[in-house]
Amino acid sequence: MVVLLPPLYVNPKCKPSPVLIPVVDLTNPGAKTHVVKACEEFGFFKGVNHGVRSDLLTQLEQEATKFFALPHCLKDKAGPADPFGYGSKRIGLNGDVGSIEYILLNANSNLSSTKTTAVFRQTHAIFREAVEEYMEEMKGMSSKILEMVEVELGIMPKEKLSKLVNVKESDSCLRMNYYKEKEETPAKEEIGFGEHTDPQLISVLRSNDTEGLQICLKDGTWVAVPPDHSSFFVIVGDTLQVMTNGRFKSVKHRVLTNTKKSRLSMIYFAGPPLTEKIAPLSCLVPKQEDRLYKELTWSQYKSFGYKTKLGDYRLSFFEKQ
Ligand code: GA4
Repeated sequence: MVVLLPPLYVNPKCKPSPVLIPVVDLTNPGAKTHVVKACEEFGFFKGVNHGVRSDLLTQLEQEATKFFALPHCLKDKAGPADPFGYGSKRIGLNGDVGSIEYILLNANSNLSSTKTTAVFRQTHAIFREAVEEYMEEMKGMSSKILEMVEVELGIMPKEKLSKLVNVKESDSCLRMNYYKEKEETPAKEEIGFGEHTDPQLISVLRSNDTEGLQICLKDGTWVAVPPDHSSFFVIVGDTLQVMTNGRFKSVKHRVLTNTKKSRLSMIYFAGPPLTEKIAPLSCLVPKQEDRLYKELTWSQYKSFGYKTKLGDYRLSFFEKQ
């Protein structure tokens, strides 16, 4: 069943325009229809009844909060992010900055890169264990959502999408973002994380109860997403837009930091193996001439992504001339 959130307003100063963000009960037998509809309309939905243990969420949040509360000299030992490890302000390699601190971890490296090891060297083993368990949960949830898409769209072979995020070669990552509280409410909008689309298949986001996340609708309007620490927000990425030939929308989103409360979010980016060839699925688009995008490996798209700025329109790299 889709429960529609109460009307949201883009900005209290603007004329109110109610926007309804879909909420999908993941245990409902009809969930797959609602997932597909939401991915087509918004490229975004809120998933409830997800089955992830709430004590795991509490523990991870507590441990991450402890990490970000460490003195800068200790956190810096795990940085700068290259792209993995601890980062402060700088996002990516091309001059993007945000009002943010973060940890970026590769999901399939056994958390063994030098910077990653340094993240956990500053904390108790409990943090690493919670991260590992959380990543497994997120892998399961991404795979379950992609299975729903497969069934609803009649994708063949059956596990075409879900397998991509399930195999050990999947190139997924976990990001923990910390936006420090403001002493005063800023007079104007302050960007924590600038507008962008996610390059992967889907992203699963969870945050504490602090506002800030906004999504961009098809008509270009920005809408604030009310926080809900007991749910997960699912974001369609560029790769899924390409594979569905544009039927699903890779949604532009950003985070503003206009509150006096700190915000902590965790995003699992479910990506395919590096060697996977990404193109519109032939079962959805049988004729070559109907395909909007050419074929690239995930590795090619990812390398291209690292040469861009956060807000760039990366999907142009996939578009046919
Ligand atoms: C956006 C989504 C994820 O946060 C991320 C980001 C990555 C990074 O921070 O290293 C990128 C960005 C993201 C896309 C373009 C490049 C790479 C920063 C940047 C400017 C981890 C990802 O996979 O792509």
